[in-house]
Amino acid sequence: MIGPDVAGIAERLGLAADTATATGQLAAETGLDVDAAYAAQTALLRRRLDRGERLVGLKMGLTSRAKMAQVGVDEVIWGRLTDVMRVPDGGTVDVGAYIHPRVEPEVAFLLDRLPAPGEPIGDFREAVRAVAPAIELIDSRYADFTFSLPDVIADNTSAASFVIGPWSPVPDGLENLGVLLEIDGRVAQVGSTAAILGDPRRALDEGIRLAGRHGVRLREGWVFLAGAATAAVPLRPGAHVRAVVEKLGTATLRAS
Ligand code: OOG
Ligand code: MG
Repeated sequence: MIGPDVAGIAERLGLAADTATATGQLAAETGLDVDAAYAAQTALLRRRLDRGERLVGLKMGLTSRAKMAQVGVDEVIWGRLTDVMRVPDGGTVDVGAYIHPRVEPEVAFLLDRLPAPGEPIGDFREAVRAVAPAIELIDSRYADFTFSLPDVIADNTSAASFVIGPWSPVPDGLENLGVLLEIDGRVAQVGSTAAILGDPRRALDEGIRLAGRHGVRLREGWVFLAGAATAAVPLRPGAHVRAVVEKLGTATLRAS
């Protein structure tokens, strides 16, 4: 059986990201299904590793209703984070390096020792060393930020860059913390961590389960993004972005 050209799809998406040039959707025309899309995502990661990037974590996507509704895809997805995608807290990104960047407020986990694949997480505090407010900068490589489920999976779930705020010990409850996204001091989005699968801790269970299906095991020391609590907002040159998560603090990013 001849399947979709996974390597060719990864190359096309990789080039689109490298040149900040949108490409058309691929899944319908190539017969890409979810499994082949994760294979393309792995090939896209390989392309980054081959040029010296390091895999540093995993991100969840579409773990909130607000995000699902914004992009019209209603399945939880996951993608890969590399060291080059990380921007220091308070750092600046050049909007011109992206196609149509958007920012969204997230909660990050610093992973500790995780149970063997298939085993449930017993104590969340043993699995997660610290938590932090975060900003994810997403940038679909597809024209008009429009895609199907396999398209967005192949495109590494629109991952582009991320900022992690200060780490703190895991607080008693994570399921009902207020979340704000501010642009230039004005509130752009308001939400709650409850929007993330009812409790962002659940995103880790889902990440372990869904990535495990594709043979990917989460590692000690990795960063884990639980998924945005609100819809994403376009990032304009000159913007000053703050994501505030109650009890956890603030992550900031500037755009030039
Ligand atoms: C897909 C990525 C979704 C999230 O936090 O829900 C995501 C997209 O919106 O383009 O990162
Ligand atoms: Mg996200």
